[in-house]
Amino acid sequence: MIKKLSILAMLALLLAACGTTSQDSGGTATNQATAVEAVEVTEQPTQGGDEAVVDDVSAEVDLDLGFSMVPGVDFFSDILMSPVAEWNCSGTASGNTSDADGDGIATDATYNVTCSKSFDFAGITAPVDVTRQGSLTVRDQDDNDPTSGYYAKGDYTYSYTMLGQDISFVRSFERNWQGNASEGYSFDHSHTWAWSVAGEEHKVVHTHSGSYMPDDPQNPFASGELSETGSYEHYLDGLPQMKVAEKAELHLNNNCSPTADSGTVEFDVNNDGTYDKTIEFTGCGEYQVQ
Ligand SMILES: [Ca+2]
Ligand SMILES: [Ca+2]
Repeated sequence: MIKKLSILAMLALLLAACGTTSQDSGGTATNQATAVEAVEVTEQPTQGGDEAVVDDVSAEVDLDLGFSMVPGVDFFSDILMSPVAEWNCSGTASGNTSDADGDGIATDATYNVTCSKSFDFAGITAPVDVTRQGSLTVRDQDDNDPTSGYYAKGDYTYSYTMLGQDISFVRSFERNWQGNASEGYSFDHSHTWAWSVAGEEHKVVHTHSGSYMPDDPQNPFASGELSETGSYEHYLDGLPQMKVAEKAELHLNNNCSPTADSGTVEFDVNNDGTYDKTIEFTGCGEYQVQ
């Protein structure tokens, strides 16, 4: 079965991968950031800026950017997008896990994280067991400011077996947030998924960078101005297949769904310098696709 997914749907998959976790982790003393806390903080959708907005939009409209996915991905996305509270995560820590400001970001620590869950599909009697395993390095840019930026680097392998097929994905990301809630933030992100199907190696890379200025420093991710540019790239056996450029100028608002009330997200589908598709917000959660 071949299902065509937009690259934004893929992005939704990325962000929903492990949004929240529970259970114990390495480091349990007061003022020590735990592995699970680190996973939670570095998976916060708001930290991804426009990604949460385009995820929501793509869920409502079939915003097809021409990116063809491969068999198995749709099954896998179903698993990852299931309620993440069902994941059972644990981890061990090394380095300096002290967390003086209590924001969940250690001074400078590396965690080995293992998460698992069982997933039921209709028509399949045995539950599907899924694991998420890998390492996460985090560094607080200022361990005396709970609103400071952070650096994070993660490498995870998601794997499952279903109907006799073993499928795994490798996900890598690097995030660098600088600044704080009163001065505003600048950020650089790269996010890569790689997988192998039918002897072909696929890789999707999303990079973007920009700035975010909170409306209220006391509640920095409730609303604010986002400005960013980036691109999505698909590689097959190491060779570039397509590239979509994107840019966004948005006023994010978490009271809205999708989480913006003005501004635009634009896509250059052919990467030829002309932006072909535009999502324009006309009000709280209200938008038009052009
Ligand atoms: Ca901290
Ligand atoms: Ca901090």
